[in-house]
Amino acid sequence: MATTPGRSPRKVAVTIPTLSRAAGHGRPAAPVRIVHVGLGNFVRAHLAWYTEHAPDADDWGIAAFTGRSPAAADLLAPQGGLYTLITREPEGDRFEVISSLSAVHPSADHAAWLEYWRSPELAVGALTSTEGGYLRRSDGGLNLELPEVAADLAALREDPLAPVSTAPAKLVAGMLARRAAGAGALTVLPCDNLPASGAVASRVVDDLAAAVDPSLPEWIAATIAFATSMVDRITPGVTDPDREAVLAATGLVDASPVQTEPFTEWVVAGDFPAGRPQWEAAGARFVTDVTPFEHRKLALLNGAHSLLAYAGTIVGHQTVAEAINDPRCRAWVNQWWDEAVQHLPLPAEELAAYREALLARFENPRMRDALSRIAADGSAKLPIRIAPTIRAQRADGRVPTGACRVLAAWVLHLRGYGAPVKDVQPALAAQLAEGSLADSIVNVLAYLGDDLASDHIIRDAVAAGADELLHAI
Ligand code: CS2
Repeated sequence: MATTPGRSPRKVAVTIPTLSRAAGHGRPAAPVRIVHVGLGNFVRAHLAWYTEHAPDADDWGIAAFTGRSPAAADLLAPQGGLYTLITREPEGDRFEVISSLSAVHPSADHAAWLEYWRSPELAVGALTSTEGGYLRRSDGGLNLELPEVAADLAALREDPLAPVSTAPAKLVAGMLARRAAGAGALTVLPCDNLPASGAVASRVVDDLAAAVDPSLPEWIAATIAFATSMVDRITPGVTDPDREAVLAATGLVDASPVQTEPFTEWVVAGDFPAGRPQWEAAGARFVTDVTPFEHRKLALLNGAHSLLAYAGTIVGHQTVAEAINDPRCRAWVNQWWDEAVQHLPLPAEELAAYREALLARFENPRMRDALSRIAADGSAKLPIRIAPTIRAQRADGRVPTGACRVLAAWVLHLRGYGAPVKDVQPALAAQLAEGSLADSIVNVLAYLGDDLASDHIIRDAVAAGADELLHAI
């Protein structure tokens, strides 16, 4: 290149275009008729994907709000809510722009949240709040003693427009705004790994509503429907190589793509008095009772996930695929499944096929699903995933060795083995780990229920599981 003496060569800046609605990518933003709280990777691989694939997608936009951290909204807002979904097919990656998030907001944008709830067009209030986000006491009611719940209650009593931070309070605040606006019926749709999620959400909302304004529960009962749904799609976290793969395949910079597996399942029960997208045309199943599907998924998929997250990391694995390919871990998973299926009211062939399919999903070599992701929040997960099988086995007079091994692995995890401890209740997690190994076992069993703590067969089986795991390191 010819240069003028004494001057440096002119630099040509090459700008790589960014995925953005303003640049004409994706579909135009559809009118917001769904609000969602808990904007993370999962909802973008699931609810937003089903909405994208509904034939009436152009009529149904989602306004998505983050949980505490505004990071997801900060990344997606400049892109107009667009993002790339990478589906890790066995033969390679598939890249798809998802346009169904019409707006993204940080949690703090409470005025926008209330404004959507005032709109008669709003038909669905969905949430992905995680198991711990419903802030329940052990009897299922809202734990009004938790500081964040108490703060939200005081705020709403003082001013129904006041910002609040917890998911139940966001729903109650939205309902107060909707009632004041005379905007009418809609459906609350939880998309979390919880049995009877509609009833769970309804209970915590009602408890808070009654404490804020005794006339509100009656309005809620007459106006708001609570649907229950079983959601399933494994959605690992995203790292730089995933962002680079999007750039290489699409020629666009995407600050916040999502990766997921080809498999997806959504089973929903409930009424939608204000309408909903034609999700069934995208593969969702509408049924009268979600219970058998929930129990199957929570025990077989999520239960095995938790087992691998703790036992797998204790024996040195990082990902689900690595762990399930270790014959020891696979045998532990099979033993857990052999116990769990005895209490699932589904045909044996269906359960066998589900297990086969799960092994293939866990083995997917194209997904790097970190066991540390799954290890988080055990205090909210194990009571749902593992304890019901232990109780059912004991009621049948059996010793649930495989289920007790999961508890043993969690005890060791809490005591510093395997994946680092990250729990929604850090003080509880620390307290459960206190004392000798035998003390921790009793602490954990007491946390799950006095019936388990006082059962010496269970205590011995958990101790034997811990011993076995310590020898496997
Ligand atoms: C996992 C789930 O985080 C966990 O504990 O078991 O996120 C799991 O990947 C999903 O439920 C799959 O649908």
